[in-house]
Amino acid sequence: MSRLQRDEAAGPTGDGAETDPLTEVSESETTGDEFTFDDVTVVMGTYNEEAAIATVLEDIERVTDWKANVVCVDGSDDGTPEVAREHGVRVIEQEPQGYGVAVREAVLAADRPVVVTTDCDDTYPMEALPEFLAAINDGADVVSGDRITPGAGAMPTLNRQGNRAFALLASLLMGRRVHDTTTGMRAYRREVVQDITWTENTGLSAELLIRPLMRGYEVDERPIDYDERKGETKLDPFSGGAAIARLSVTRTARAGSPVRLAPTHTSGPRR
Ligand SMILES: Nc1nc2c(ncn2[C@@H]2O[C@H](COP(=O)(O)OP(=O)(O)OP(=O)(O)O)[C@@H](O)[C@H]2O)c(=O)[nH]1
Ligand SMILES: [Mg+2]
Repeated sequence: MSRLQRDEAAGPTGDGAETDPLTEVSESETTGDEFTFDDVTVVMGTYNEEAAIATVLEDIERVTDWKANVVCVDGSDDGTPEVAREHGVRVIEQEPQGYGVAVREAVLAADRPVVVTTDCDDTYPMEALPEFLAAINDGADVVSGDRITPGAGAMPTLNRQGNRAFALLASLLMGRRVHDTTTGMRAYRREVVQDITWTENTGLSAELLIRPLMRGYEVDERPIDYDERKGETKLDPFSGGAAIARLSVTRTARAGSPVRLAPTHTSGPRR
């Protein structure tokens, strides 16, 4: 989708945060060259992830050759932020208010043209970052890690079945097949995450997929491995599931999407 089409889909005034004129503009953004890891910010919410954070950050450093910068929005009362700072991470302190509040602040804080979200629990394969970046360079606006298609054997059965059901419901409503609506690992062109107003908390991961799809952005799902988490989960699958199901229905219904399964992109009104 062209920038012009996206601007038209967003309406004359847009509906999100304005781009900060002081935001870093990389050379590749201005010259049209391919993005490299120098153009990538990896962001995550961190809430008492002492058991996992060092591994996650070391994986990012190794895979991106220390080039990506990292932002953690942190609500921990353990040693998580100290480990982050030791790794040169930008830590934004925030009272714990849930996944979406933290991740929204994190994506809005990203100051490079490609924004990657992940969890800080060592479940997501940082080895997939080069493939995600290549897909952005190939024209995707959003690259979404699909845990479900390869099997997600490490995911608890209830979560796996729930995720399959959410993806099917969202697919039916949007008229575009998606396989994993709640994955935490995605790459975005920064304008996608910074031009849309995000409203969900527990449901933010689904909103970060559904809204760009409904606005006609190019979304590319890539199969990824998914590991057992280190440390304790922060999300309740029942309340989280209810939030995501509600979101799947309300977002797509408000966008006026026809119910069909053809694998096409749909552009709808803003929300
Ligand atoms: N700052 C902040 N981060 C949070 C909060 N809640 C969750 N997170 C972080 O958001 C990420 C996702 O939370 P998880 O507990 O992994 O949720 P999940 O992936 O649905 O559940 P698992 O299957 O257990 O991994 C993790 O990195 C958490 O540390 C919060 O209230 N504040
Ligand atoms: Mg997780």
